[in-house]
Amino acid sequence: MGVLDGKNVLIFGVANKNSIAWGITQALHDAGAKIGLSYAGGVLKKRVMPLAESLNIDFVEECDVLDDAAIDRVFEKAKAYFGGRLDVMVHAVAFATREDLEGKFSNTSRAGFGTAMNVSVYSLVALAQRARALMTEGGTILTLTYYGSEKVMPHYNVMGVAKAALEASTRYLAYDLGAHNIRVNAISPGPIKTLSAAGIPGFRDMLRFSEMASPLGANVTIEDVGAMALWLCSDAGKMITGQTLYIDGGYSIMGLPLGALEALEKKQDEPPKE
Ligand code: NAD
Ligand code: IMJ
Repeated sequence: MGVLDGKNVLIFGVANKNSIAWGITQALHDAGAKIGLSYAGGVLKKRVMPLAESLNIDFVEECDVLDDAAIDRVFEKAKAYFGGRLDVMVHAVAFATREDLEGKFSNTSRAGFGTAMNVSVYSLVALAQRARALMTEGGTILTLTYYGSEKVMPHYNVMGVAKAALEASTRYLAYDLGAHNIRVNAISPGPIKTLSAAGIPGFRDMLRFSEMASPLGANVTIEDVGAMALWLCSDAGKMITGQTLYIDGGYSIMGLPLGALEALEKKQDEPPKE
């Protein structure tokens, strides 16, 4: 018996086996949920199809979240696949142009700002509108955010601004959808090496720093995020809505993370590795 037996779940944002959305897919699948996946399209198909097959998921639909007609098509198909009722929708989608993540925030163009907000924030609203219509017995909507919404992170730039808007959207959606018994929450993991982290200048150092500066002394995994998503979808989360919940080894509580310096000094005392 799984805690999500008989529940229907639609997940946006699986790109490959390292995706946070894939960690969530596995956790909810293992808990007994029936899963549908939607991915951005193009070259990702050959990565996502084998993953879906490995869990016997036969709903895998391409959808660019900038395209309202494509979103409508996915939800129409999901309605048929799930027999008219959806219980959980996961939004794990973000995009800003590489140029905007490499340069300075102060140089962000109007177009770049719009793209980041449209793909990473408005998409949650667009998907929530369609999900609401299918969540006839209440439900849970989850999105993914990052601490760069609150504090300045090098290179996160316009994505930090978009995540602040995403967290505010989570609260406003939670307010509106509460009457339908639909809960809306944002999970905020510490850094994880996914496709969205690939090629970010200095990402390896960011991972090392986060590990050393966190009270728990370790980085989070997509399995950790999956487990957290599961309890938020289960009855354990039934009175939680509108929140941004951190899963970061405690990194975000630190004001002066001296542990990172101490760990660095200890490393420097060690004999160099061959
Ligand atoms: P990922 O690259 O695996 O996932 C991002 C997904 O967004 C991809 O599947 C991509 O195809 C999709 N996407 C981008 N543009 C799209 C569009 N127009 N239409 C449809 N899909 C589109 O990386 P991830 O790290 O798993 O990211 C998932 C979420 O987690 C993102 O919201 C990200 O901001 C957030 N997050 C990531 C980290 C991290 O360190 N990796 C930390 C905190 C939060
Ligand atoms: C991304 C950029 C800069 C610093 C970063 C990140 N840190 C972390 C991330 C410290 C943890 C990953 N993250 C939380 C994201 O939300 C990433 C979003 C993203 C990544 C890319 C890379 C490829 C591209 N566009 C992107 N758009 C959004 O072209």
